Amino acid sequence: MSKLGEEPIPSEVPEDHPRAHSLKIRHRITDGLDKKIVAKAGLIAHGRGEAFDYLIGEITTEPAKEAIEAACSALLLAKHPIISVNGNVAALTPHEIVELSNVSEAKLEINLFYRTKEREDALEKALRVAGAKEILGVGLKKIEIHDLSSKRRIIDPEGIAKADVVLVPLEDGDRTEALKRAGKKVIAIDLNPLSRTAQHADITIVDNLVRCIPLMKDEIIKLKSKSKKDLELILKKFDNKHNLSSMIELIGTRFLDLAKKGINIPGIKEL
Ligand code: PTJ
Repeated sequence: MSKLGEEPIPSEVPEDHPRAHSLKIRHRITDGLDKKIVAKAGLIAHGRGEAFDYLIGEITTEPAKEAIEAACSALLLAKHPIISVNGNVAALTPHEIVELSNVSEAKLEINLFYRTKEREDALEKALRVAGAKEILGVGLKKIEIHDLSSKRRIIDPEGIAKADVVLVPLEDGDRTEALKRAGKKVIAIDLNPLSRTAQHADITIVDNLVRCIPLMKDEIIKLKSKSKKDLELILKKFDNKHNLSSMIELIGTRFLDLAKKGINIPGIKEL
């Protein structure tokens, strides 16, 4: 038991607490901060994500499922797919991201906005513990994206530098735009459909990465039996602008319902 006044550790979140699941996930982030995996600003980013997750009802919506299918098709069609991992991703879904990397054959690259050697090592350790064999973006062999001033410009010559498709779960908008300028297809996972990342990516999955990464693994396994032509057709049919509009509309409709019927709607009644 933690002493009075101390932060409770995740196992001490009471199971009957109406927000137990959300609190446990939040503690993955605060534990990640203690282990130097998560940047301080990562706490704020997580809080923003939680707020948007409320708005969508804390479920993987139909438009998000369509985006997941398109994203997984793009990963399978890619010649050199890469999964970019930052602090929040490594803290929230270390095992799941390693599994996704294994099934999709997309390599993991550590790419940090607040890059320090200490954090680089902490993320590498977390991913190794989760079973990762190969991790790019660590050590000395790095190059830079020229038109990006943040430390996200530091990339691996064998990873993002070479990639044709990059999955960027939980991102800041600048790099998405820089990656696009460099001719790469960008898949974003972002709970905020209005963010610059969401708006600029080729495929945006508006979902919580905690739900989305395991679903992506299942989808990759399912799509692996499809032909190249089928995968190309899935991609061709997908329209990111339309998908984002559907998400924004879904939030609006949900709130109109809420205003009409009161707050007795799953996900909101627990507020
Ligand atoms: O680990 P570093 O150094 O690379 O730093 C990472 C942070 C998160 C600090 C950096 O990328 C950042 O500042 O991000 P932003 O600009 O705050 O954007 C984060 C976006 O992710 C916001 O639009 C949030 O809504 C969204 N988000 C937060 N948590 C989740 C999420 N999207 C999906 N799943 C989540 N769990």
